[in-house]
Amino acid sequence: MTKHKKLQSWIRECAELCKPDKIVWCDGSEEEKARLEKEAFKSGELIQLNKKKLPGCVYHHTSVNDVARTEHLTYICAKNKRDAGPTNNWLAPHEGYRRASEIFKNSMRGRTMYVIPFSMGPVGSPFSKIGVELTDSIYVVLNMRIMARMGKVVLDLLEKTRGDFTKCLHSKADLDVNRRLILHFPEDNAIWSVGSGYGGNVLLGKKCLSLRIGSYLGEKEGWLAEHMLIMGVEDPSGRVDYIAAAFPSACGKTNLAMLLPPEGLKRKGYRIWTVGDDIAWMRIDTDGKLWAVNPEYGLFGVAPGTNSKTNPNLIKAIEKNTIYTNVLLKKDKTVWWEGGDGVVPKDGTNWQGNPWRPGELDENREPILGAHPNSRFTVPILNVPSVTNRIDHHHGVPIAAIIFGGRRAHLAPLVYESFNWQHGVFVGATMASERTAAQVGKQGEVRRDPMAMLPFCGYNMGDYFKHWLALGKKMTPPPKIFNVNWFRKDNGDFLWPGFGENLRVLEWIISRCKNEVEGVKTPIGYLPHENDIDMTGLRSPREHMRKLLAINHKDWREEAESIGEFFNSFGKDLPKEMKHELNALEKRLR
Ligand code: OXD
Ligand code: MN
Repeated sequence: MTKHKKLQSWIRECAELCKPDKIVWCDGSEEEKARLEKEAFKSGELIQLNKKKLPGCVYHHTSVNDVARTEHLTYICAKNKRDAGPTNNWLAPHEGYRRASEIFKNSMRGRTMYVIPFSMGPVGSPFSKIGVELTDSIYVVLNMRIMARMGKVVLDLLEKTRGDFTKCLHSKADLDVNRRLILHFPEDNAIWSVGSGYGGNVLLGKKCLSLRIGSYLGEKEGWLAEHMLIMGVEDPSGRVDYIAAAFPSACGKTNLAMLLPPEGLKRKGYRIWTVGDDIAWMRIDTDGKLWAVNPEYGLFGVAPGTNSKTNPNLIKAIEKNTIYTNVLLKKDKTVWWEGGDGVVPKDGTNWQGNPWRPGELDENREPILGAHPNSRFTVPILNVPSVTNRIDHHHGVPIAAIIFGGRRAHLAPLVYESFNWQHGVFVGATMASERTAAQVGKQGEVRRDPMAMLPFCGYNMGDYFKHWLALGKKMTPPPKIFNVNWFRKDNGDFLWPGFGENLRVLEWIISRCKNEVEGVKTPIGYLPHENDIDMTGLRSPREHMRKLLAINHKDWREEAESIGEFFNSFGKDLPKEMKHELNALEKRLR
């Protein structure tokens, strides 16, 4: 048990509700890992992968109806509906507890309740937050071992400081989508997740604590919890500039965070240092600058499309000590996914657990996939060859530039810089991605995703914009804010090669931060001169750069109109500065 009174009584309460057969405290030791794996191999929850080819790696299937975050079942349970805001599902806290209690009740009969003390951020750092997750899933324990610092060190700290912690309760219950709820109680510092076994719903340190509860705490305590990668760009003199960047899902955050400099720029001797690929916690330090830590300790990355070309660093990282979920399992107990390395296997077991051969079609004559499009690997960040040596720094890293990005086939240029912090907040608040042909819905339709936080902001998004604006006034100076678009098209073809070549754009961004290069003033912000992006070694026609940087005033006027409609959805909660920025944009476009 524990000396921490509050922890003790909360665990007792949860055990009375869920009725586990036994309670096991996780200490984070190697012995514990081996014991849990052995048990999971025996029950079939995990499959041991080829020890020679994938040492320390294991395989897991989630149930077929449980393969992604369920945003429609995710709620912010604040006392006042207004505090959840127009972008979140809301339930009154008593109603949330009532509905979930019915599902949690007796859900752990015949099961073990594991107690996982964990720290988001380096243990003991003033940046960090402690959580305790109670779960009936060994898969969750093994994932949390990778994704967060956990175990005895965290419990010792919690007991020593008698500090507060986020109460995170999870049960798979019966994995029934009709009895699944992901509930956040920001005012109680609590998360209740029931009926799912999928990572984003059940690794409660990640989206639930580090973003939804984190953003709420950030507003109260004066810091930011963001859906951002953090990377360092080291120039040949050894200077490292750190960048934080927000992109909606499926826009290549993980690849950007660990890119390898492209051939054409190799001569310059750049190196990239990976700090994080998904979440940034940022604070103003005593120097008046913005500093960031990655609260996580691992990556929960999407497998399909990951290969030695798109992300060579990641391919090296996942060769060992990795948990693979919902990918194709090959006969030799290795794994494969669509868009992965190597030849397409002749057969295997697909993500649904069925025998699979390439080319087979389903009843709609669609190809049956080997790996689910959202299949994942969980890998320690220390496995990544480009990991920064500052990963455990209590302070994190100083942020020189913030980047927002979306997928826009037409409108947005390759890169532009906002005029100032307030304008930059407007650029982030109006971020959007277009639907591709692969998605259901009208092609080209725009989904607004402010700061890529639409599914993750744990409070009223109008207040969130206000918080960003207020922090900008406290920094001396605030980081510059940029927007990038790797996805602009011409006649259906991408104009920009993307991946490692994106370093060329980062180079311009950093030179703007150092005031080394002039920008071209346009109605939407500062753009590079056509020759200011180093294109050495790229065989891209010059007219491509012209098209990548073109601004079509008519399209932008339509964009301003659509932003106006989006802003209306916030009613009086929209800060007046956002409306001013929209009016100013409209004026500049006239
Ligand atoms: C996401 C993720 O869904 O990082 O954004 O898993
Ligand atoms: Mn994410």
